[in-house]
Amino acid sequence: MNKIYNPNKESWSEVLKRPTQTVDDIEGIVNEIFNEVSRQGDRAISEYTTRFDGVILENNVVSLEELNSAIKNIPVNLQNAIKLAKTNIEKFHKAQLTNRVEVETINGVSCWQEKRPIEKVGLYIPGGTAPLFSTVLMLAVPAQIAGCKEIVLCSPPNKKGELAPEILFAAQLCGVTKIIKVGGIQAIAGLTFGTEIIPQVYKIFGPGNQFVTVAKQLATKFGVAIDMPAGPSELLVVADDDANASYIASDLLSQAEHGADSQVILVSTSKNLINSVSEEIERQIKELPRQAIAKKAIANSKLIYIENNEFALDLINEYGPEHFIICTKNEDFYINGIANAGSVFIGDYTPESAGDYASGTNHTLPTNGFSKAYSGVNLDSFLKSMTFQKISKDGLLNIGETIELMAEAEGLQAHKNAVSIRLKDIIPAKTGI
Ligand code: HSO
Ligand code: ZN
Repeated sequence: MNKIYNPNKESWSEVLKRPTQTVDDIEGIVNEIFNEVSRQGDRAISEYTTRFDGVILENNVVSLEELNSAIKNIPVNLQNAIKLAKTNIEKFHKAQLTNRVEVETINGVSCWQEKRPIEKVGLYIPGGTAPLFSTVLMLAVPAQIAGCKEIVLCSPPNKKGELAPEILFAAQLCGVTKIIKVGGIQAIAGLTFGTEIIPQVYKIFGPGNQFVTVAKQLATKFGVAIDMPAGPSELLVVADDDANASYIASDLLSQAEHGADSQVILVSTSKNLINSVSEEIERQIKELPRQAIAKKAIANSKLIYIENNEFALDLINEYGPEHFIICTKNEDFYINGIANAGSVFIGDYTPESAGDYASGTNHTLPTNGFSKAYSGVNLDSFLKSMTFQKISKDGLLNIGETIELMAEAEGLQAHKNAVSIRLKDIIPAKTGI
């Protein structure tokens, strides 16, 4: 059983420290691959694919035949599950569409704001032992609703040179325009510079290992936007005496099985509850196929006893979890008081897995404390706000002198002139001189 912490405020940051990662040698290889891909394009891409994925591909664009055979490989009940999840994600993200905002700030001066899609986006879907095809839905559904013209999906091929059929099925269902079998740093470099095969995009989305994360950060230096700096999964549960210890243990384990570096935290005002959850974790973990991973994550995790709700809330806001589950009698206290969290799950019947797959919210969320400043992926992530304005003669008469005075005070004569030259034309006409 893990130790129970009861930290005072001074030691919160120490207790809540995320498992650290070593990023020393990553930048060298990321720079090298970016250089090679920008110089040699697809030739470099296929060399790195052979080196890192152990496969020689004649063609790394997914063909229509591959798409068609993918569907045949997915049981119908799973196809239907994916479709239901997609419908819910679609409903929730469609509701995020906003109307244009239009204001006549002063008589004759009309200003409005409208959203336009980011025309070209790249979606990165990691491979590995369990390819998480649910992420395809989380990224491609809002991209399609936003109206992105090019939605390019990159994912690393397995040793047979294939992508998981579920990834292909989901991509096809959600209007992905091109699917390319390329992963890791070389995929991000390809999307950044563009090659003959990989389209250059304006924004790159999606999770990935440390290499992909550093590569996404480098992409920003070349003017490509990214969704957010992604890190290992996190879950913080706040629970009191009333909570169901087995449910909470199952939630903590659901995030722990993502990776050895996942972090799960239980904060409670009840020592009894903490003890019961801890026993439940021991019991449930034995049944898990991924128990080796979950055990490592649990070893890093913290059980925290806090005497009162106010302190508990302060600590949670200081940590800023990616996922936050509230299982307490006074749930409103936490709902109203939470300032920093990626996504919040409330009550006994809201497992975090619901948001991971099918309730409708997005599961691409800020980790590593970034919830203090970043939103999770949502419809706006695929849109830009643009402003427009149209000023009539009367409008220019109303604000012209203000602009002239301010421009002059900033020493910008040409700015002033752009107004004065017009006012000269308008004023005689107005006054009839
Ligand atoms: N919980 C992950 C997303 C995911 N879970 C995908 C299962 N599949 C994000 O932190
Ligand atoms: Zn998950």
